[in-house]
Amino acid sequence: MTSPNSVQRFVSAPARVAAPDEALSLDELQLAARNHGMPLEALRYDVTPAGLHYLLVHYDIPFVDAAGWRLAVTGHVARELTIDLAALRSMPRTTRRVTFECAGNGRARLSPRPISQPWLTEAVGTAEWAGVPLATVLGEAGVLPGAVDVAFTGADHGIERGVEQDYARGLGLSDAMDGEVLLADEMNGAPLPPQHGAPVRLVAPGWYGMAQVKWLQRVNVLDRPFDGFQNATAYRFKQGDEAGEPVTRILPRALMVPPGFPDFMSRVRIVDTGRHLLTGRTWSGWGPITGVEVSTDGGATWGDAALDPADPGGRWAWRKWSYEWAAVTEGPTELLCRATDQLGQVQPVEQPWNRQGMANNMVQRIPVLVRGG
Ligand SMILES: Nc1nc2c(c(=O)[nH]1)N[C@H]1C(S)=C(S)[C@@H](COP(=O)(O)O)O[C@H]1N2
Ligand SMILES: [Mo]
Repeated sequence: MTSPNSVQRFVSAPARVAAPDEALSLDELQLAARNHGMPLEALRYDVTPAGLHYLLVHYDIPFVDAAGWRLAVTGHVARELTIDLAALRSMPRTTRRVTFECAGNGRARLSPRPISQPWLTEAVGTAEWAGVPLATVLGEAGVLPGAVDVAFTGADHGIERGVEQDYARGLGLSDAMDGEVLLADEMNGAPLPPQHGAPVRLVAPGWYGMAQVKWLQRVNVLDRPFDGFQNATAYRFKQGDEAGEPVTRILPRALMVPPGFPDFMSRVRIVDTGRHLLTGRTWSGWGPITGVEVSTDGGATWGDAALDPADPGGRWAWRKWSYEWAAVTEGPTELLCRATDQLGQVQPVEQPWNRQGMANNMVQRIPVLVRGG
């Protein structure tokens, strides 16, 4: 698996784009086997059971001892703080139901394919995260005038495109202070599992996954923009070698629970003629979804789905939708769904290509074989 070629690759700089007909490599398979998606049938749960939630880890899952864990709050503050788990748990707590999505979701469907974690459409999940608002802790530290960004560093360490680093992400001060961002120590009513950031992670509702820093060690207030690798290089929309624009909030998406039952290898769905209630979930990090449309004829015609009332769990969680389908014509077809959010952003039918494969919210297509009853 570690061919001379792949050793060469980690000392060379930019992310590679696959040749037009290049197959998935063992390196990509290795990433896909470590970082799992949420099986789409789990779109049925309002809150994703922890083991079904998607998982993404750039390096190794660090072994962090909760008893010895400390959070350092440092930098451009009046009082630097060191907080242990008991101190964090003694502060006023909040629970938020939040849908997460990896910014690389949809990458493997791009053509040509940017080489990285090869997600299809399953890098998503919704959990109930509980903890302390970040604003409370920053308030205690006393952010000084002139602060610009807040940097969050995890306990995991690795090398990425030649750059050795602790995983770290920066967030603008106003986002960090908006009261929505949590220092979370619980997922779905239980302590965080190791793979989801135990003992404490950041939860930044509405943002793509890269902002949700796990195994949090340090919160550092900066009087200048954060220029770490994950902000300045990795999570950016680029066509070539330019700096590009930063990837921020989650673009609108709808996903459908695949109906009927699957063929083992192709996962083509087998559906009988007759009436079917198609259901799914929809979300956007930019505000409420205003509509979901469904096509049952490969995108030729579209109809409006019914949206369930907004989730009582909150504005950051996905919303359920449903659509009555009368399957009449026997033979192969494709089911599609697409969301529009309050900003009027609509999921594209054509791929929004960029060379790092970020935020591909192109509509989902489910191949179906309709058979006579
Ligand atoms: N410390 C640390 N935090 C991290 C990551 C990481 O590799 N290290 N991966 C990020 C990315 S890219 C995503 S998509 C989310 C995934 O969160 P989850 O695995 O809990 O679903 O975690 C983010 N937080
Ligand atoms: Mo991600």
